[in-house]
Amino acid sequence: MTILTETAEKIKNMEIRGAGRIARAAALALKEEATSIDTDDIGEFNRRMNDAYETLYNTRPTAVSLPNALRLVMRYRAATVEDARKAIISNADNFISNSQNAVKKIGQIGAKRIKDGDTILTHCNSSAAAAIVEAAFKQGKNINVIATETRPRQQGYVTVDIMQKIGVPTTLILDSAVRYFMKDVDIVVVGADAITVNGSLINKVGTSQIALAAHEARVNLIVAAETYKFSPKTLLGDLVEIEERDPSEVLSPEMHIKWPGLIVRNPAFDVTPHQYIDLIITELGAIPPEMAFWVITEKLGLELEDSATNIK
Ligand code: RUB
Repeated sequence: MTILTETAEKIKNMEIRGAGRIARAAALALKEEATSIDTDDIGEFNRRMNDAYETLYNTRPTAVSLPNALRLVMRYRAATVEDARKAIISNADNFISNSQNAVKKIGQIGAKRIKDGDTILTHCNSSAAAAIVEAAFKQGKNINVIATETRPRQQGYVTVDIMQKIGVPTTLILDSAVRYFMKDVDIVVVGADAITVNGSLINKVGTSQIALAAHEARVNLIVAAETYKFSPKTLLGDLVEIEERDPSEVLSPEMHIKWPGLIVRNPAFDVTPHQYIDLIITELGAIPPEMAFWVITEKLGLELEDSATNIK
């Protein structure tokens, strides 16, 4: 197994998960592929890099960070294999370090929205959302976290693990207990798999119910999202595809066999309308969701051009 196929497999089976980590792993896999292709023929090199692009692209459909990262790394024009290799390696290194810096910057900006004494509710596991909590905690704010379990894959355990290591007091709750606890929550902080041109958020399924409960209780919800989480193709009218995963994640095959006619649905993400979002914290600053159009056209302009003329 090459690093490329191993990475693709790990993204598919969710050993590598979370939109930012998926993007960085994909960039690294393209870099490794570029390094290992053994040919002097630029045509063959380009074909094999395109195959690598396709393999990674087809792993999971929702997190737009994946195609955005792939496009950024694959943006090269070269007459020789040596130049192409160099360009891909440098694009991948830049993407990875920019992405890590973006998460840090989001932590610093977002921490200003967290007050001393706050209870923060988060859903699933987001490294960008966790960066905000960590930065606020390291500033000496006395805060605590409520983490949802996040059925069926329990990414809430990953959040709990991070919080326990940092030392933030944390309470684990069932996803269905969110409304019960909302009276204790000061702010909701979640990550993003994609943000559409109208500022709506695609994130782990259940986020939109949390947003409704927060809205009802007049609790602000903020989104932690690097700018490569914004979806250029939504500007062209496309919708973000919501991944539907295997029913066996929800109901074991042994149980399912008892009710052969039963339909089990397992969407991995849902859509939170922009009206329920107070702010999106990006590495460029804290912006209202209505500014998504600006991020896509001004900041991701070239990717849009690519998506209009070139690839997915
Ligand atoms: C993860 C998820 C996260 C976002 C943001 O879903 O919904 O909230 O990807 O994460 P899954 P990050 O576990 O199905 O990939 O801030 O780390 O990019």
